[in-house]
Amino acid sequence: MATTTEKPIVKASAGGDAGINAGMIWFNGKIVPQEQAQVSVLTHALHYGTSVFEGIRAYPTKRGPAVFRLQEHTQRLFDSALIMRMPVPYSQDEINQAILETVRANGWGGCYIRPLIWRGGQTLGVNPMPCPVQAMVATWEWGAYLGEDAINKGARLVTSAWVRLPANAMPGKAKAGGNYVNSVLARMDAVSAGFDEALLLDANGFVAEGTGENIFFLKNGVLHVIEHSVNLEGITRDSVIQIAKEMGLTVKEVMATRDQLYSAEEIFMTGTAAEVTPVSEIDYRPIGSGEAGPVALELRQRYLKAVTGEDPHYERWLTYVNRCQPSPHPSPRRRGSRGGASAAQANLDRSVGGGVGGGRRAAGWRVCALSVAQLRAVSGADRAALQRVRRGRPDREQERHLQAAAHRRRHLGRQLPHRHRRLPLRPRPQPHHSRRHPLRRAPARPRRLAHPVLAPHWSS
Ligand code: PPE
Repeated sequence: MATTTEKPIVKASAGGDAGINAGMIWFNGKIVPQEQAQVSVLTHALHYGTSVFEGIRAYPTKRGPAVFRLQEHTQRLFDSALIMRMPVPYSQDEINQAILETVRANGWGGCYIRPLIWRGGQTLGVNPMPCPVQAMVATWEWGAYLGEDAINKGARLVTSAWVRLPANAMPGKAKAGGNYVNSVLARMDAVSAGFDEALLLDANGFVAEGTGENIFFLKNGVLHVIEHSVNLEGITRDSVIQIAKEMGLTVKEVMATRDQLYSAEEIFMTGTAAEVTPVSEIDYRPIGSGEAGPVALELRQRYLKAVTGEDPHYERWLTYVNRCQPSPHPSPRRRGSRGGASAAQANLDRSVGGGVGGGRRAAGWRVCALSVAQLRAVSGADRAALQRVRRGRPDREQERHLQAAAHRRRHLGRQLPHRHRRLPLRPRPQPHHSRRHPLRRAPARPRRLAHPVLAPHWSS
């Protein structure tokens, strides 16, 4: 009989996740404590890997935590769901909001963020289509992915005997749970053999990627990055390419074989979890000096500056989690003209506010992470909106109303002298007849809101 030498490293608790402190989890539209975010053992995804997920990081910045490239991650999550034919019962904006809300609810400075969408339990059998699609966002603190040693000394890699999934077998562009069985097998073997990470080749012997990272190598001073073939289109990969080009490096996308890597001057890996991790050895061959390479370390430094908001050039990649924090970097557009939004703010409006972020500069405040619907709710002025936001779904009529209000604010706000835009709003005089007789109503008009950011300008 086959036996296993593996010992369980985590005792089963109620949810079997005692090793992870995820605090509060956004679970199908509600923020709940970790122990309440549970699913049935008959969940389809548990049996067949029918899930899609993302790995995102939030970093501490001078303006509080900021999520790195939120919009791109959510886009890839929805692309993965599309590939897997999973109708997501939330909009991209709702998932963005859920992510920000979860980071806020836990009070993290920086954290790893794991949105997951999966097929729940309805029927068991391969066809997932009768099963409901469910979603959650968990966050926790996750340090160096392959350990601090891998960063300081460089990671030791071994080529895996497991081949990266061919494109006609599995959808490598989807971050689908089932795909990771391939990564899991390769990582277990590498770690058991004493290495930090596995290098996966494709079915033709070309370098594909690590089990959770993309691969770069430096040769003759040119930075080479593995072309998109059967690997994941990494968002960190894209960020590092942009940073490297702006550093003055020539970057080439190539297919490469493992022996081309052996003679590289430097190798490093990129990924949300791994960030930029230097590689010092592959298959017992030292890479370059056999230590973490200087170009890798320089790129790592620049990447860390970008993600923590230390480099204003990359602020466009950040979505600040908390609202109303002054920017440490005056945006170029603001210098000459009042009312211009920084690139990060524009990014935020695109990513979290949709088209309803128009009042963001009213009253001199910056709306950093909440949609207008949430701000209305937070202001306490609109209890119904609060309910809707809590349920995670402002209805269509509400959205239309909010968009019209945002438009009015934008439009009127521009015409008013700047000092008026900052003034608190005066209450509009009530017509007498509406007070005199309860049945003789004044013509309907929107209510005045208590929050200065939200208060519309029609009454001033
Ligand atoms: N390839 C694979 C297979 C992969 O899983 C990742 C991310 C990447 C490349 C890099 O992609 P990006 O994060 O967009 O730069 N791996 C995620 C999961 C890690 C895990 O152990 O779980 C991650 O880094 O979050």
